[in-house]
Amino acid sequence: MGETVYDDCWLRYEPIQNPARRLSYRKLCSHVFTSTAGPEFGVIRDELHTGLTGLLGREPHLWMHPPRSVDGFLAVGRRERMAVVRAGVAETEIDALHEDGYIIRSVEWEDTECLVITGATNAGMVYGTFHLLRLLATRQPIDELDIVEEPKNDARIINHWDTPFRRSVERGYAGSSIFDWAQLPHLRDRYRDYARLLAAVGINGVVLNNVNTQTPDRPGENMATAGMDGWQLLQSKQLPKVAALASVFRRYGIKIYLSVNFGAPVLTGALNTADPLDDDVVQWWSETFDAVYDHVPDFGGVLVKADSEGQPGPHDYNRTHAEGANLLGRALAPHDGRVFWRAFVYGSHDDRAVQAYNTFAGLDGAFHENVTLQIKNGPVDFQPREPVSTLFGALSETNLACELQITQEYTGQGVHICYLVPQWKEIFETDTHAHEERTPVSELLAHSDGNGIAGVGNVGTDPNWTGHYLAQANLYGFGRLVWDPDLEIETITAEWVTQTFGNEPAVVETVSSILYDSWPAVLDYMTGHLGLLHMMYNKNDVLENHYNPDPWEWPEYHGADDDGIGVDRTDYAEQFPEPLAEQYLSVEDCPTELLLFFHHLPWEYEYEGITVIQRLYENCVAGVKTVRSMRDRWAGLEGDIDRARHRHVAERLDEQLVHAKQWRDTLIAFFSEYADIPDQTQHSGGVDN
Ligand code: GCV
Repeated sequence: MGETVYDDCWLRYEPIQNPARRLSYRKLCSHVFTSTAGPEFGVIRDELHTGLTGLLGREPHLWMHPPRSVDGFLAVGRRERMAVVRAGVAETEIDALHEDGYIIRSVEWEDTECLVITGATNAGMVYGTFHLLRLLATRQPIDELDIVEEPKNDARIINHWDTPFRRSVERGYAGSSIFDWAQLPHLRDRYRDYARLLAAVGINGVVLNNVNTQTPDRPGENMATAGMDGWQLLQSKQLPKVAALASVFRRYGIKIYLSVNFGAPVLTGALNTADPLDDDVVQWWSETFDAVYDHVPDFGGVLVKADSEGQPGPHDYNRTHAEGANLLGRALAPHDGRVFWRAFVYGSHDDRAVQAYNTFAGLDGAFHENVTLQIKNGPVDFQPREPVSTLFGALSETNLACELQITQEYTGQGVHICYLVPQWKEIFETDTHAHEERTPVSELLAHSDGNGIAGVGNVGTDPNWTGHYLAQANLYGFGRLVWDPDLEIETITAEWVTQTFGNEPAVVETVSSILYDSWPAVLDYMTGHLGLLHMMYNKNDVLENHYNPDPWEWPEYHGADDDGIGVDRTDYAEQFPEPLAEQYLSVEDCPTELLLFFHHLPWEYEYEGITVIQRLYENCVAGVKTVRSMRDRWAGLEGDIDRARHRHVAERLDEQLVHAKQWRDTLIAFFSEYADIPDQTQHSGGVDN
């Protein structure tokens, strides 16, 4: 794709070396006939040109009519416009397709073997094009294709926690924000390349700015959050900048959203209240959104953090979250826009885990139809492991979105490898028992145009986009899994590794094994792997908090005392329907990995033949051993991976090992201090222990 100063990630399009494979691809893809009906076809042609040139080792011929006298060709376009598509795809199939769906099919037309990509919308064909290129990049046969693909989830959105104007990224570990608001509406190639990366994995929405749209006015506020001024993006002078970004993303089927501040009518100086039941406020939002749509006719809508961590909200006016969200929903409704209203609230109860449910469960059915409640996967805050939020199963009359964190705030930030696809898969597969039949989280979210999945993004201006090179796998995996939560982890992993590091089996196997071991390792050394959480440093004097170990700081999260460890979360367990509640409430039946999340147990409580304290010690030790093995396996890849990328990851693995030991030693010291029971694991001190 020409000279860039940043990485191509999963769009490297490395040349096919195997002659037979290359020949079979050349036969069908050296000639490409595409429609021109819409800007998306510019994208399709560009991508096919870039991708096929790289993969096939020579430029494809791009046609605007079906080529004659060729061995075969690829056709991309709508059925009604192309005879070659009609030859293999029935009208009823197109009618039945989801708007982002597509068909890739081998077709014979006028005695020529062809491959067609078609869909009900141009966006569908963009996705289909990336799918075909992925098949080539992962060296799959393409001679007899019959693929009908549709996303399982309608809204597939990246949430940027980027603070405009300052260009910082809250919880970002990959440099500054890629969105240069000072220079916009001038565009950068990087915006287009970001759109390419996202469309290639099926993302269809981007929230451009941080949910913290204003510096929270609360005691002890972290300097890292100073100067949050994203609320300004709604001002008319900023809208041409939003429109410029929308013009890039639109061509890739990606809609633009903004995080907005509930108090914006006051912040802008327009009104002296933001009360959702005040007529002037209603009118202000309506006029404000009218102006946004004048600039961006397909604007997706807004994301709102209200009454949470210092952000204003309807509670400031004694109104409910539903009244607040519906105010914005009504103002967006004439434009088909949507409100993603976050359920991340806490502060009024000893155990924050119970609060989102207590705040929102009673509001089920009260939200406007274009309001979606966006719920973090777990009840606390993106910890290495949590049970799923009780809200998922509690809201049958409310549109739902699940919010995941792709950026690794609590899982090692820009240094530790922590492959999160297995974590997300576990979340999606958890049976909420919301209905009589099995109702995993993924089913509650799927197949509804009001539902969706959001991921807090992990890209920045870093040349490799994600800070840690292997963290690209999390962005890739997020998109693929959100498109289809039923995809196997192994499929996603193999796709990413092959497109990123090539298809040498030993490399694929080693990199995959490192990814698979990474989350369990983090769980071991950062939590003891029995359900403890939030033992990270959280004070204000280090900006990169939530990284170093400091279990002494917030005892209420892990419940350590002289008698035992863990938190009695009966209140939280009881928010689940049966039989989940019963399972979590029983020490015997509670899954081991969540034991201390739900129960406070004596240090020497014997569980599965071993005391709790000894299990914690052993897991902390095991986690470090795994990291050492990951480091050694990566070292063994020297020479198989280009030097720059190999060194980059090797350096971070060295750092991860040091930090993992720090975690292990801190947690062991902390546990033994309370329990007064020595560690029996025999792991000895020393330089490389
Ligand atoms: C964007 C946690 C994070 C904050 C984040 C907040 C949220 O508290 O540490 O950085 O703020 O969650 O999700 O709103």
